[in-house]
Amino acid sequence: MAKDGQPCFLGLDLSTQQLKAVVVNDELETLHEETVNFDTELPEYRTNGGVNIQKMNPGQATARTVMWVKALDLLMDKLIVASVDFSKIVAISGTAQQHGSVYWQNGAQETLGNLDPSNFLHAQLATSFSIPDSPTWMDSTTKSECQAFEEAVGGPEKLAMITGSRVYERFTGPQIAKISQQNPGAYRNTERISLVSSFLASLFLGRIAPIDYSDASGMNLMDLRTKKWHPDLLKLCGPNAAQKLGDPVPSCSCLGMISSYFVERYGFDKECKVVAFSGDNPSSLIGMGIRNDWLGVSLGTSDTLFLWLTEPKPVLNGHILCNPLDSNAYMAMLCFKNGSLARERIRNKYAEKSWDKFNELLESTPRGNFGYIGLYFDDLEILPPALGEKRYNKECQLLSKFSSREIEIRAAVEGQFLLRRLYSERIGFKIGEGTKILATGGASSNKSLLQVLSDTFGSPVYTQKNLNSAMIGAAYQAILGYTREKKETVSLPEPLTPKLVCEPYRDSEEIYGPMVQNLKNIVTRDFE
Ligand code: 5FX
Repeated sequence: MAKDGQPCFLGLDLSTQQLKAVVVNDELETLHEETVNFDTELPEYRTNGGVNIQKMNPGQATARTVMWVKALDLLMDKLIVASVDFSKIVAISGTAQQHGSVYWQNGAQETLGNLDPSNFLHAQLATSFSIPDSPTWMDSTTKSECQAFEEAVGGPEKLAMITGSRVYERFTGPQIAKISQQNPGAYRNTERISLVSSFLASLFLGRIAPIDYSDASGMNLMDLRTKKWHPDLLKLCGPNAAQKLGDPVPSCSCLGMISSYFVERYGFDKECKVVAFSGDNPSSLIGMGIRNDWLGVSLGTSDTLFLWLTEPKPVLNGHILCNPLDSNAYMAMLCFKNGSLARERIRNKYAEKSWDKFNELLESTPRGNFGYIGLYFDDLEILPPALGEKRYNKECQLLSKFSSREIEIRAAVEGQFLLRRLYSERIGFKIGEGTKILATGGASSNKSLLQVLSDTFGSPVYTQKNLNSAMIGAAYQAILGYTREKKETVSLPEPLTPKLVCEPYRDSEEIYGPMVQNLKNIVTRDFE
């Protein structure tokens, strides 16, 4: 329970499969947590994993917008049952799946501003959407629009330079373009277009909320540097797209006070602030505690890296977004498809299906592995676009096999981590004194793997309890926005406390510096 007089903050997370809420105190300690699962608690919308996939068109993955509204009604009821005292909440923020979009019908703004507090939101907003099914981030039905986006600015590299990413079918710009072309009537009847994050913020604000810079950079529409919609890309979205989208605003900025609907229905204080909502990846960066000099490495089925960048150098197939904590900085996401499954296959083949044996063999070989590098792409890799097994010696010559299973194992692990380092540096991350790595995901419990990660990056590796970093990030956004607005100089809480697990050996850079250089030559020569 919150102590008397202690302010509370509400963080929301509208992810693919559920809507969650967390109430925290000003030290970011969780006081309450509630969830509404779409498949099981809102079965009338017949979602599977939170989305509706069309049988005839499996690339189409949408969700009824009003289902998300109804989920909020249910969630609020659960918070009442949990005896949450809404009058103590001084600020709200949120996070949501990126790229998905919401189409508000003409007149929706008016409806939002005049909601009847004695009635549910979903009953009043049922007809407020010109496109009733929101495209989600899982949708991939915009092939022809994608082509137009790259052509409009002179190719994929140019688009990545401007917007932070080459074109993707799930990104919002091509999705809007598709709707305006295939459904011009509905597009015309669209008063405003929101991202899923700004849509949820709008419900609390009682008017259409602006899109924040970080989530806006997942649309293939915004110029990363000027933070304005790019005119040539905007044109592809259809008539009056600029008015429909509104101008993006700095992340974590205070948007205004909560609407009278929530004050009257739930007893919120009318001074409760709504702080810009953002996308789940930017909020995760905040929640994990990634700050300047930190690199987040999630070791899962695929390995994803979160980086804090001061100067972005977009690469094809990596994403650069505006940094949610600092409007002058950036963040990057790099995804490597061959993560845990590739490591497991190598374990099964060379280490009798045992992680203990795998670790024993890994530790029995010298760091640097005599210069041997192994690249095992079981699935078509993203960075670089490569498939199959490749083995190299220290002269970068291709070999058909290595002489022992120990060498195979170390070559596979070092190859993976050196590749992650190569692309981190390419996208603008500066590894150096002070760099720290935060490892998360299933494989982060394997200390032998983390030691190699530490050595290849020449940086200490930390881990933390596996929490919902996006939702904690959302609560942190609320605290940050509130503090900034009040111009208070209170010290912000640390999102999650990391624990040091390994440090690099002193000579690691002498060993791995030249190996990254070799790998760079190999990648340029063989895969690009
Ligand atoms: C990132 O580009 C993605 O598409 C996903 O991580 C979604 O944000 C998941 F919600």
